[in-house]
Amino acid sequence: PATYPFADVEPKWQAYWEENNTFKTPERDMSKPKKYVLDMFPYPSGAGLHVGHPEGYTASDVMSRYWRMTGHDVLHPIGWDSFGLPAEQFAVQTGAQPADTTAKNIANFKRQLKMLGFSYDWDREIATTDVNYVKWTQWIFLQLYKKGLAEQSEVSVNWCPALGTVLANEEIINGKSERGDHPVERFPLRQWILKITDYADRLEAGLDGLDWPSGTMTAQQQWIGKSIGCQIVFDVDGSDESVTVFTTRADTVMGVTYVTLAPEHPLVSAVTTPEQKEEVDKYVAATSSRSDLDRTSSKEKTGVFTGGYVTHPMTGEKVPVWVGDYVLGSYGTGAVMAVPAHDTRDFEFAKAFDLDIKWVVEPKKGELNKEEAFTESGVAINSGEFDGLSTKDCKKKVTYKLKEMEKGGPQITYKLRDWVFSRQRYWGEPIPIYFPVDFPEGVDPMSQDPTSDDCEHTIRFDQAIPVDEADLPLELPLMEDFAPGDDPAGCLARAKDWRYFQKDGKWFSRETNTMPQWAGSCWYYLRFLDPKNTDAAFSKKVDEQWMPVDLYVGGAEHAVLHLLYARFWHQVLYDLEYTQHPEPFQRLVHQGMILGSDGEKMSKSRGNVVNPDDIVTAQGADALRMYEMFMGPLEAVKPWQTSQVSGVVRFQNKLYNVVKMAAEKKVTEMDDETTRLLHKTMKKVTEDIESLSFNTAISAMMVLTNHLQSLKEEVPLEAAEKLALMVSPFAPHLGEECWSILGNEETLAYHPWVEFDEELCIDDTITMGVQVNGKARGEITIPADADEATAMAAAKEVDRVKAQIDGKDIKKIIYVQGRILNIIAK
Ligand code: ANZ
Repeated sequence: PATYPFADVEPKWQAYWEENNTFKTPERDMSKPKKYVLDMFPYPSGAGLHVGHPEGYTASDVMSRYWRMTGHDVLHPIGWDSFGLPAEQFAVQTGAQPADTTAKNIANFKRQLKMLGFSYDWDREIATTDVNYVKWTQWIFLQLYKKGLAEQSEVSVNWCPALGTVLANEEIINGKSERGDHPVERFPLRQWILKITDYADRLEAGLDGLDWPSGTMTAQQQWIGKSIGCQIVFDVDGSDESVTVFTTRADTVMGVTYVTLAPEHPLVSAVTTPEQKEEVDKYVAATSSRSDLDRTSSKEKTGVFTGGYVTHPMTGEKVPVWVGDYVLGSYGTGAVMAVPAHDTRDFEFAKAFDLDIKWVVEPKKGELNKEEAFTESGVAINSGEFDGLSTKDCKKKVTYKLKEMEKGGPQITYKLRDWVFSRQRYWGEPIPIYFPVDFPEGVDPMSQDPTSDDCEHTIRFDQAIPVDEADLPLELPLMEDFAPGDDPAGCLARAKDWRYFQKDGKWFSRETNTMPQWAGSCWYYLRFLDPKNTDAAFSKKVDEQWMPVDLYVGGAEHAVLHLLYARFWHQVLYDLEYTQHPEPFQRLVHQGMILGSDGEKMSKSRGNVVNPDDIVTAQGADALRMYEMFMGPLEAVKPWQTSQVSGVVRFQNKLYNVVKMAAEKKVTEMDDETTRLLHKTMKKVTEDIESLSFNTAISAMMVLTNHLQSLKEEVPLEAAEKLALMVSPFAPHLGEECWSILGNEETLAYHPWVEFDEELCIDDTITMGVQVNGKARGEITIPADADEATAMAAAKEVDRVKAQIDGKDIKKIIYVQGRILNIIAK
């Protein structure tokens, strides 16, 4: 048999597809169904593709090719997420310009993707760093700004000295930067924030109806953290002020024994008495540098008494006010009504400071254990008019009563925080905002030059001016030294000729912060619809034609960040009527991580990284594609085994030879067994592709191929044709080559997919094992619906079974149709 010459075949078909524009997106025909198949576009890192990339890309390519063959208009684009820290750090390390290294890395990634035969429409390639893309990213920022969703704020930021930038909460894990694991400090800084919290409710509600992995849905829900509860107002003793708290347990209001303010709560100084001032100030200063995570996770509760009191809205009693950093300034109202009997944190705090504990809920069954807080639901006690109510009813009654008294009412709170959107890095989109520059009284501004070091001036950050849309894109200045510094204004502050400019006899200063890498990936799937549009980010027509994304494939590490940010921008664009679809990504699939052959995550330091270039050179692109789809379920985490790639290579060789045989002998007859196996395989492969069960689809094709090979020279032509069509989404070069060997002149990319006959897929006979006393002793082939007597009659014909039961008493027969026949004989 011949060896399949992949090294000649693969480049040949790649050249064919390119010359013939085979995968150019069709003009959308609205009478046909469509599929928008999207990959999470890669960061073009210096390292090139690793074997994890082709896993998701092959999966989406299989679906794209399958859907083209099943009569869909398919949009399958690719591009580059080319701004961001990795690209910049790589440039700093190599002393090159990020624009140059990015271009080089993109070229390498592109070569690798082309080498793998993916059916992308390369005419739609975009990079987030292209000026024509930056222009529209900045344009969207201006729309957010005009809608009041982008604003400046002095926020307590996460400053990472090692990275020289501020990071979003989402980018911090266990108090360290997600990227690089560096320490992070907290201090207030002027930042741009995007008001994603305005969309908290919609982001939560919009998840309903999406076909996403449940783990990812849950992660987003938890991140948004919708909490349904009640606000309660406590008037401050001897003042007009009041402290409002947020609680999810309004039913415990009669158990409040103190109120705790977060150290950053605005009323701390107003409530604090002169005697307590020094101690409170000291405490507030000491806690200000602690991160939220630190404050909420540490078991030891710290705090101080303010000396002040509030009035309980129901009982009129005086309740002491404390400051404690287990209460977060940024959640709810930054204040809690403390119920130590029924909240663990309050209990620990009350024990630490010897505060009162009032029990107001008891379990429905059993007794109260007063050694710890009872935090579950139960029945109200010691609560006057509310006594005897279940927790659920009591919450409702208390909330209703507070509303009537105008001392509170129902309230929904979210954990989600606004998105800190500015970065102090070079390699990002400049934020298209500038500010007036003021000079000392009496100085003629035009005689001044703020770019010189000794020119005294003030930048009026309070008077932000958006760049005119007509002046976009605002491009980055070319800088020799763009490394981050210790100036939190960012490295662009050092590009003074870019930063300062004159207009109408006045000086202005540009915003020197850039956008985070997430910005570009928030809307790239929309630009793919209309990548060359110079008048708009994308037209309404293409949105109507192609959105939403029907299948989005990418890593689970983006479960919260990218997917939440992109949904947020999308919902804003929806509100502005640029898109008709409230949600961008209808179906989402995460490919499982591919581990090294040692079962560990692939990494340079472990030396277990597999380079796709090597596999393609040695065994071919189709072998790599098919192996990755054959390794196991797409979503599963699985170790790489280079030795197993050869199993796939053997399958390809067999298939190639079977097809050649069919093409030579042109056998038109097909026996019954082959017909049935062919139809069963077509059914299985079709159904498995539909459910993205690629590994089982491939094994079904292996079984069919083995059978055809066993027919020696009598391989039916029809079976070979169907096999070539079926294998083509997985191994497109092999598929095309076989198709052409079978005498076809055109690509099979748009050939109708195989059709199976249900009737021929029903098994009328089956083969099953026979056991005697639980041990396998042979096989019988019987009608699928055979009864016990028929099965037993067949079993008695099997020599090894006969030997075991002859001369013995049959005590029992366990028979399950089509599954088990176990004969118990003594
Ligand atoms: C009184 C109470 C009694 C509470 C009780 C719980 C149990 P989730 O579900 O996370 O929303 N809380 C409110 N604001 C807070 C803040 N800024 N920092 C820390 N804790 C805060 O939790 C809501 C509960 O967390 C609220 O209900 C409040 O404590 C606390 F038996 O109020 B509870």
